[in-house]
Amino acid sequence: MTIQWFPGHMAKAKREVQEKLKLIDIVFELVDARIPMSSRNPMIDEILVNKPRIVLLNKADMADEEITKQWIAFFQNQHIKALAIDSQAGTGVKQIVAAAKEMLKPKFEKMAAKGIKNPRAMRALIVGIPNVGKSTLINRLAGKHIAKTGDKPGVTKAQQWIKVGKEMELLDTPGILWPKFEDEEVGLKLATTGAIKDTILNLQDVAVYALNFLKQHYPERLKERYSLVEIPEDIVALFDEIGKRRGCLMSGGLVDYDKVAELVLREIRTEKLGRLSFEKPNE
Ligand SMILES: Nc1nc2c(ncn2[C@@H]2O[C@H](COP(=O)(O)OP(=O)(O)O)[C@@H](O)[C@H]2O)c(=O)[nH]1
Ligand SMILES: [Mg+2]
Repeated sequence: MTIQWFPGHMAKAKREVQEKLKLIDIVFELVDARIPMSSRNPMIDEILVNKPRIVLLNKADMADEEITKQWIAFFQNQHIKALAIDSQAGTGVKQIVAAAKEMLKPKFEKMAAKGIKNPRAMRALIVGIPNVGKSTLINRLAGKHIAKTGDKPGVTKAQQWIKVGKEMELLDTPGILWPKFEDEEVGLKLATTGAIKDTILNLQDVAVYALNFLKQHYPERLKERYSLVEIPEDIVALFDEIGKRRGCLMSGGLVDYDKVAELVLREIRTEKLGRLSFEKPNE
């Protein structure tokens, strides 16, 4: 993430999303399935007001399947439709149009009742924090590569609609929202999953958080990956063990803690420790 969210930026982003809301029937709120709460905008309900919405738990391929199911039930309990998807591979993406159609049925039936013969396509907007996969999903829905993906900011151009089959049109520029930065744990989770740049938070702090989390929630995976018989109680000892086993050393043979931090975070983000979820509902 290249942008720092100051209050002025946040207000501007909110206004921009609200402008776009006027044009559309439904919002697809993209969140990271590994951290569905921390990757949400804390003011999303206020921003969307009563706009029909579907929460899309993206990157579900990287998340703990069982916990993703719990999240879907959690949203369902709040009468919010939620779907698990993998925009990169396309898994689950087909459900989106069908679910939107179902949700907007009353609105379009009303239009039909008013005598509108050829109802227009549903109009949708994707919103989400940076790096959550907005561009990837737009490309996936469009079926060809239109939106830019990756770290570079997209080229600004006039607002355009992308056709998604015959029944839906998507605004080509997604609504960019900000995560909740003030909360330290939220920041650590966003950093662990790679949603925010490694330069924003101290790398070792993030790795300490991630290793403590793995120790508590996925101890067997941690042991297996780093060939540990026991997980040391002391976090420094854990860094030492991993560093020695994986050759993260400085000249002179001392463990290089920055290298260990980098290694661990890289391996978490590339699924070397398997599919991980960093949040459960009702925690
Ligand atoms: N594994 C996985 N990676 C994804 C998925 N969706 C997006 N990505 C990756 O996440 C990164 C950010 O995606 P991008 O679409 O640029 O995010 P944006 O900033 O919200 O537009 C890219 O490296 C994508 O390849 C997904 O469902 N699964
Ligand atoms: Mg993008």
